[in-house]
Amino acid sequence: MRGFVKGMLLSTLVLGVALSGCARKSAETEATKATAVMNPTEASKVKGFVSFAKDGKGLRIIADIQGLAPGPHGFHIHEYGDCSSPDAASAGGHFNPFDMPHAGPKVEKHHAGDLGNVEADKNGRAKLEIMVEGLSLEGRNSVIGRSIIVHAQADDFKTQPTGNSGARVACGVIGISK
Ligand SMILES: [Cu+2]
Ligand SMILES: [Zn+2]
Repeated sequence: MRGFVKGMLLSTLVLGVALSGCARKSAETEATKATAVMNPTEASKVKGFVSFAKDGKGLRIIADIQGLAPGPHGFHIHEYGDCSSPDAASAGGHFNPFDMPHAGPKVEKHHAGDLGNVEADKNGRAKLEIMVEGLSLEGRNSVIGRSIIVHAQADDFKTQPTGNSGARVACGVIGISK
């Protein structure tokens, strides 16, 4: 009998430790950073790396992309985290959780995923660091599980709903990072 009570106590203790362990773990996994490795689409040599970090009311986004034609290139977060089709059409349209028109990121009404253009230098390398309000790592405007795409041409900030920035030359799925 004593052994049985002891066993009950022990299993209650083990369960308690296991539960508190779970609670601690979920707090730790609240994302504060995310990354995307951008891979070339069919017939493209463009590749890059993008990081996202929580910063005030939005996200700080840092990008480093290579293999572009010199000049501006449309840069957006797209709806689906699926870069699997050869032209990256599988990523869907611009991420637009609040049903806004396409525009540039500095205009009040724009798709949440409209990040503007990246500017490639004469060597085809584009570096960008921007603070974007209206994006998050949780909730309706979370970028986690979406994708980021750079295009062959400049975003004109007018043409609906794409900005007329042409083919998708690199795509990366956005995931939680350390
Ligand atoms: Cu795009
Ligand atoms: Zn857009």
